[in-house]
Amino acid sequence: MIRCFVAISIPKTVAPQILAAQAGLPAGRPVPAENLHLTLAFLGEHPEPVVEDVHHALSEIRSPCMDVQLEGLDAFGNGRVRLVCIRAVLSENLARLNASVKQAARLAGLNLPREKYVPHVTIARCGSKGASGEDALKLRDFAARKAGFRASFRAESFVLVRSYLGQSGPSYEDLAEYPLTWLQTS
Ligand code: 3AM
Repeated sequence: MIRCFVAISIPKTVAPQILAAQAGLPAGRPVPAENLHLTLAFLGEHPEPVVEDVHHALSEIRSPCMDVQLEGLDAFGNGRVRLVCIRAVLSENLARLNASVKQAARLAGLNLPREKYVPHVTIARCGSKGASGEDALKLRDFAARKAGFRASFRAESFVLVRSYLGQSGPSYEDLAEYPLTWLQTS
């Protein structure tokens, strides 16, 4: 079985700015530079032939290159804080790419939940239970203090990523990369 998701990789030029935003994290586990990404859709665990069908469907997507704007930090979770992230602006191009990826995965037979897309780059995770009490307060305060964070980058491709779950957090492997086109700009 292959646990996988579709994402936009964070270019090496922007990673240092994101890592700087992690500085002073009061709780949780920081996401290492090589794991930073902007998820387009989590696909779940599937047998290899199904993932191959998804790969072929993703290969058919024609979507333009786009500027991705990162703006401010957030601490996600109901009551507890599950993760700390940098928000991405949901531009028209990003929304369309998210819709195209989900449509491609559904065409390949996947049953994806119909949930609102909240684009973000996770910079810290707080385990399956999340952070509560003092830690949760500190994390929310940390995110609020970094509300002025801004960065942007040009996305020229998206990737199908395999996720391996391990004791010390997930590790990722790019299975395929799909170019975005230069025909149109955001
Ligand atoms: O790094 P972010 O937060 O963008 O949270 C997981 C991560 O997203 C999400 O998929 C990305 C790669 O692992 N994810 C993991 N398990 C999930 C699940 N069961 C999930 N999203 C929805 N449902």
